[in-house]
Amino acid sequence: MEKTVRAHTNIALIKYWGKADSGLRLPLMSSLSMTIDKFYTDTKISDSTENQFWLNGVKQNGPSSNRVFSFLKILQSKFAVTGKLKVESYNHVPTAAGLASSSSAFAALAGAFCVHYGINLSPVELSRLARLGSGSASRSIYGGFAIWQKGNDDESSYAYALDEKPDVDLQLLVVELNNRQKDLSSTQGMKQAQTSPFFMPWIARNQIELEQMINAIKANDFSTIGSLAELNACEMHAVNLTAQPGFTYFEPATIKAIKLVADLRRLGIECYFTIDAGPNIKILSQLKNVKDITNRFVSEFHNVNIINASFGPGISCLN
Ligand code: 2P0
Repeated sequence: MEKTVRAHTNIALIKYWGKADSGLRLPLMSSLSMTIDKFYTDTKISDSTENQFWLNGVKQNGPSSNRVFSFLKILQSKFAVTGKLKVESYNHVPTAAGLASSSSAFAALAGAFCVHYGINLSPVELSRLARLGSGSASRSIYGGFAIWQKGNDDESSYAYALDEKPDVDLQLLVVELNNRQKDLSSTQGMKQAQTSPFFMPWIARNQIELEQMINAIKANDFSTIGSLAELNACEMHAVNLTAQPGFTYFEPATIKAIKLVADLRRLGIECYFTIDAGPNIKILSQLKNVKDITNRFVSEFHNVNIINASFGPGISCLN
């Protein structure tokens, strides 16, 4: 029986937002993420008479299927293997749109490919493969905290585990404000961001920001982890606003949520935010404050969906 591979989504605390080489997906900066327990992708690959991609039980045509098979074609030629494939994936995310992530999708796909062809790779080698499908997928090989070192070629650009089972009290409240499909993909957004006059100064700060975050994690220092993550996210969104032409993923509800986090902090409820390529906000908090933060968001927003996530595991084979 074909085996299912599970990979969890990760959320970057130090963001990947720019490529040095788009074919090889070599990034312009190193990034650091937290793999989360609540969102994941299960993928199984079997032999078939035609290439087909099924997502959540529905056969896909068009861009998503093309992206899956152009990735698999690269892997087939890399390992000199052939054959038509049926790919079956289930995305375990709260809704169909908005929070789905390519990080778990391409990590699970790279893993399922290796299982299907009986290819045994180290985590670092698997991370390099996943990177070719989607940059952030390189980090979803690991649980806990992972670092994707930018490197300077295919060989040296991969993720490794910083701490797979951290004992820091860090909760991630994923606040779903809007589940509309985003207008600008991450791939396009990060390309346009490079036209900002603040892009290069931001990149110049990457190493120091990364070191500060690593030190904060090693010291179990929630306040510093949170402030550094919030600063880094604001820097990413500042380069979007100042790109030529400028753009933003923020919606009015995003701004309201940012102000609410600042209000909560003023009230002594310590929390911080990070935001990715979409309008939703992720709040970093400690267990003791989850209830107060959730209640406040529920009372300020209509129909808000909040998922309390924490650390998730690395990639695994289910059966
Ligand atoms: C990250 N994001 O580090 C950043 C922060 C979104 C904002 O990685 O073009 O889907 O496939 O390599 O990995 C989303 O970008 O981009 C992303 P591609 P990817 O998590």
